[in-house]
Amino acid sequence: MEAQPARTPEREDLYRRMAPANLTPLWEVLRSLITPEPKSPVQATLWRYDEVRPFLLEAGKVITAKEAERRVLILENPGLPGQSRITTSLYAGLQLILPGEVAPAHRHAQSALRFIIEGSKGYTAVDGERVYMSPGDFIITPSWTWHDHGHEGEGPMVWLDGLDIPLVQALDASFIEGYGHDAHPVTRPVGDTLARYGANMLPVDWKPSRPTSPIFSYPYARSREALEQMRKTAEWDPCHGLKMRFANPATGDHAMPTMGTFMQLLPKGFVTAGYRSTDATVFTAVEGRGRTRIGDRVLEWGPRDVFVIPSWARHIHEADEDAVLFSFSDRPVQEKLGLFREDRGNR
Ligand code: 1HN
Repeated sequence: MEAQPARTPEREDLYRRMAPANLTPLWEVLRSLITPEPKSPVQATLWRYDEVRPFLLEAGKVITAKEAERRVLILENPGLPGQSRITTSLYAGLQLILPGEVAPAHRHAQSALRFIIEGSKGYTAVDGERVYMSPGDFIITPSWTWHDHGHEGEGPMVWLDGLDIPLVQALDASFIEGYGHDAHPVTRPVGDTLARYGANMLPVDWKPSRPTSPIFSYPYARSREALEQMRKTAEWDPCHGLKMRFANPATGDHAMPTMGTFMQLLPKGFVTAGYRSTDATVFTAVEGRGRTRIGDRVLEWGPRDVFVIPSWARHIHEADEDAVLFSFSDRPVQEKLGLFREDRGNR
């Protein structure tokens, strides 16, 4: 690569005269546009649930879910201030709903995932089918499906929202529409979709009509049981422990087209080998304590904490106890575009 060209008076004069014609020289910006490897402004950051929760409950006192539309505290990456992003391509937030509240029905082009952090007897409804939420459940709201949330239990109900907002923003493809009523009418009984598409069978003549998994709830009890069963063979991946991805049973692809979702088990005492990949990844611990080392940064995590690892940042995980981590990233997009890279080298 040639060195950055100098700015001479003659060149500066040319740049100034071409600017009104909406022209600008590539050679002044090429080295920052195309870098030899990913150079992300994203910072490795951890949000301790103990620190976030009081703010969330305070938000519950100053605004209702209905007035807010969605009562969410955005997990904003300190490297991307004011941008409502946790990574360059993804949005994340912690959403609170209180007993008796509703978050009104709407639909948008952006896809959403929910990962349940705290509470029970809250539900989310997708196109009129309710699914009750419990900690560790992974729930999908596909692009352009009606969704509303409610809470029939006691105590706060909190979940982690992941949305592909910045991706959709980059494509200028955003749409949102209100339903006009708090809740979409109930269209199917509770459990219908999981029975229909989530029992290792599919309706005989059914063909997928969208790229998102037909299953919109992946209950923790099932994912956890699968990990527990598999640990018996002790086939640990040096970089990941035992790591699974959530799948669309109709295609075998990722459960969502824009966000990859993963669940991994790190047994007590496990220290992973160094790993980096081009998909910046958001993690939350479901069970167990440990830490993640990224360069000279150490993120100490426990249950319900959320942390983010930037693109191409080599890291290791250390589990002090049996630990279960849920994570999500834009990996499906990168894979489809032929951009996904990983480096399993140690250091
Ligand atoms: C949204 O619809 C939800 O449905 C959560 O719970 C977060 C952030 C931005 C735009 C729409 C939800 C959101 C959102």
